[in-house]
Amino acid sequence: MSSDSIQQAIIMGNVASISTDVNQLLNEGVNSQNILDEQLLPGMAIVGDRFKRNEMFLPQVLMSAQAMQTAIDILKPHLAGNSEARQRQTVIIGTVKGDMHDIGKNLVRIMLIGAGFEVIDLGVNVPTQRFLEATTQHQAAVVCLSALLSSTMNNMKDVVATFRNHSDLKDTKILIGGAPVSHEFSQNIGADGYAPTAPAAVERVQQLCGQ
Ligand code: B12
Repeated sequence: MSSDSIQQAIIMGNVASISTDVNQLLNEGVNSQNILDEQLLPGMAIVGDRFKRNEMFLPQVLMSAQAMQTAIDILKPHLAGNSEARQRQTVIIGTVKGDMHDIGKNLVRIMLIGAGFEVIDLGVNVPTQRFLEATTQHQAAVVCLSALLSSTMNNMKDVVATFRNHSDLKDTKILIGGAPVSHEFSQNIGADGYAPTAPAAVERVQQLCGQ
């Protein structure tokens, strides 16, 4: 297998070959984090660039996303097993209303589980009220919001404002992320932080939990 064949499988949306290749690398002892960082994420970045330049279209991007998700599912137990930490604080995570992107959110979830957190994943297209209900129900320490569209990142503002206006939940720590989001945006909407990647998200959640 050539070193970039996994990257190619992401770009081509080749679900069958990506399963074989990822399993083969794991069997050879290649670190799961390296497979993610050096093959999967760069592959998806190329897909994003080609989509932007109209060199790839939605059905192809969907195939790439399926290949990415297949690879992540295979890596999941290995990524989650990387940490010795055993905190059991609860984190709520979801993609905000109107937004169906979940690959990055799923990576953040997997890495939080790996760091020992109890993670409640509300999925995609999550209405504001659902974040509040889940936070109360699970007595969550941190709420993580994901958005990939510049139109839906504004729904994060609504979620944060609704928490801040709630008598019991106003101090809930809220972390935001996703490609269009920034540190500045998190400050503007009154969130407690932003992280650009899944490993950085784990660090920020640990900080917000006082660890
Ligand atoms: C795959 C993809 C899709 C797939 C999604 C499949 C899925 N299950 O997620 C499909 C084909 C369904 C799709 C649909 C659409 N998409 Co799309 N999509 C992408 C693409 C190519 C890759 C996104 C991705 O998965 N990246 C890989 C992951 C690992 O990265 P990530 O999501 O950024 O996550 C990382 C960080 O951001 C961070 N992170 C993520 N979430 C969180 C949360 C927290 C709390 C923290 C701390 C960190 C964090 O950690 C992650 C890991 O390191 C991007 C291009 C891009 N460059 O982002 C376009 C992109 C996001 N899509 C775009 C568009 C326009 C659409 C559509 C509107 C297209 C259409 N015409 O219908 C629809 C919208 C559907 C909807 N309502 O949501 C635009 C958005 C433009 C904008 N700025 O608004 C982009 C940027 C493409 C482009 N350049 O034009 N898309």
